[in-house]
Amino acid sequence: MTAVYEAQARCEDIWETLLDSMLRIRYFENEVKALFGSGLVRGSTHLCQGQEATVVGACSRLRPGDMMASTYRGHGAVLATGASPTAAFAEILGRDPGLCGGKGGSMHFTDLTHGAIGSNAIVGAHLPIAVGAAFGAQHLKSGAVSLAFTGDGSTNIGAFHEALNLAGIWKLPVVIVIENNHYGEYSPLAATTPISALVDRAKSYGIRGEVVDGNDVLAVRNVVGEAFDRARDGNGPTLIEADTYRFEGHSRSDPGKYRPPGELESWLARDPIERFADLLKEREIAGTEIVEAHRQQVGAEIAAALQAAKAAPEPQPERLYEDVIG
Ligand SMILES: Cc1ncc(C[n+]2csc(CCOP(=O)(O)OP(=O)(O)O)c2C)c(N)n1
Ligand SMILES: [Mg+2]
Repeated sequence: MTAVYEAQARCEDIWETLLDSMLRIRYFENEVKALFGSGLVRGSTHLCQGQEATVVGACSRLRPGDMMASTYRGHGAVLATGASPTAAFAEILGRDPGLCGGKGGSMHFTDLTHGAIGSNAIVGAHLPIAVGAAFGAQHLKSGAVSLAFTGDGSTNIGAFHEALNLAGIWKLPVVIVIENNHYGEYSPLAATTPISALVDRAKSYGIRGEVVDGNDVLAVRNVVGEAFDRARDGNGPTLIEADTYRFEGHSRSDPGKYRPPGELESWLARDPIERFADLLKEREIAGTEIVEAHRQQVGAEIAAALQAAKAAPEPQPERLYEDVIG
């Protein structure tokens, strides 16, 4: 039995959490799309729809005290840590009870109570931060692990290489998950990157590399679980390449027309939520009706969260200088 199959066979205790978490992100971002479409929100937004299994599978391994850093495509990663959808909507709407007091917006979701140490708009900038967090954990012997998500495009950024080098030389408890969605903005990976297996970059820093189907929530949970165990046992970092796809364009203003015909459809057929629902049915863990009840319940939760966020007040002007260093 392969390690992945073993993990799949053992999902009875966790499937509801994984399913609800993926549904929560999907429905949350449906509303985010509508909010931006109606012109009520300033700035831009980067949806992770299609990539839910990667963030949910990986974050399911976080324990209290662990830390998670993400990119600007970070709604899913932060919600997957357990952050409140009401506070997340409030952040997007610039309201006082938002995750960052309404001052950060879609690209900067942060929730220290759940270990989400920051979403970053600068490509790769969070990787040295995640490595620093891992150094802190190692130095304090806290047993915590630092998890970072990063895009395929970020693997050409200097900060990515510096972060991996330090993680490798100091054997830090950090797990870096590349969300390989095959595009950096409007450029396909092959146009910007001379190798196709991004995981190969781990070798040059003496780091273990793993590849995983990023649309298979249990496979991700499994490979990240093993990486977390190694990190906690003092056996250093892991770089994981998760193969996935974003269903939407890069950001709000991108209709994604550069994608070859049929490509999106082939990935829609591998929708991580529907694949998991199929697996639950196949293994007789949960049938269509039970899964439908979860869809309804999470849908209602998201509708209520949005309503609460819309009713929340805007921040008072005196809060402008709070949380500002300098
Ligand atoms: C240092 C830096 N350079 C360029 C940009 C502009 N930019 C924003 S997103 C992006 C593409 C990054 O692609 P990838 O790392 O694959 O992440 P994805 O958006 O696909 O999740 C670029 C170039 C930026 N934000 N920061
Ligand atoms: Mg990308």
